Amino acid sequence: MSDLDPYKNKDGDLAILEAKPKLKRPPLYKVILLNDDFTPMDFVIEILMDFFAMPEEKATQVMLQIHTQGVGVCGIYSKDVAETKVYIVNDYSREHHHPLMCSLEAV
Ligand code: TYC
Repeated sequence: MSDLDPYKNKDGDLAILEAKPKLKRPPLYKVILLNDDFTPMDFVIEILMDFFAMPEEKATQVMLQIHTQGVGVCGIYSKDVAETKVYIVNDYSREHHHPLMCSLEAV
């Protein structure tokens, strides 16, 4: 046994170094909807109910908030889930010929 043995303390006992925890929480992303002058209000409410699991009252509140303030948060998710939601919503809006824009923003 040598004095330099990194696993032994000065008495020759086994020394245990506490390791720093290496896990970090994954970053989160807001999925947001932007206002525009053309997408019908009912279509936005349908999006919020069908893709963001909001009850009709909450979806109506959020739609009106976007309509008056320009932007609103649909939900907060991990990167993969947020990117998928944005893709699906923009695809669905385009299919229905509405200019509704969905996007994501780091929390
Ligand atoms: N401003 C739209 C209208 O008056 C409604 C609307 C609300 C559009 C929210 C987009 O994200 C949006 N028909």
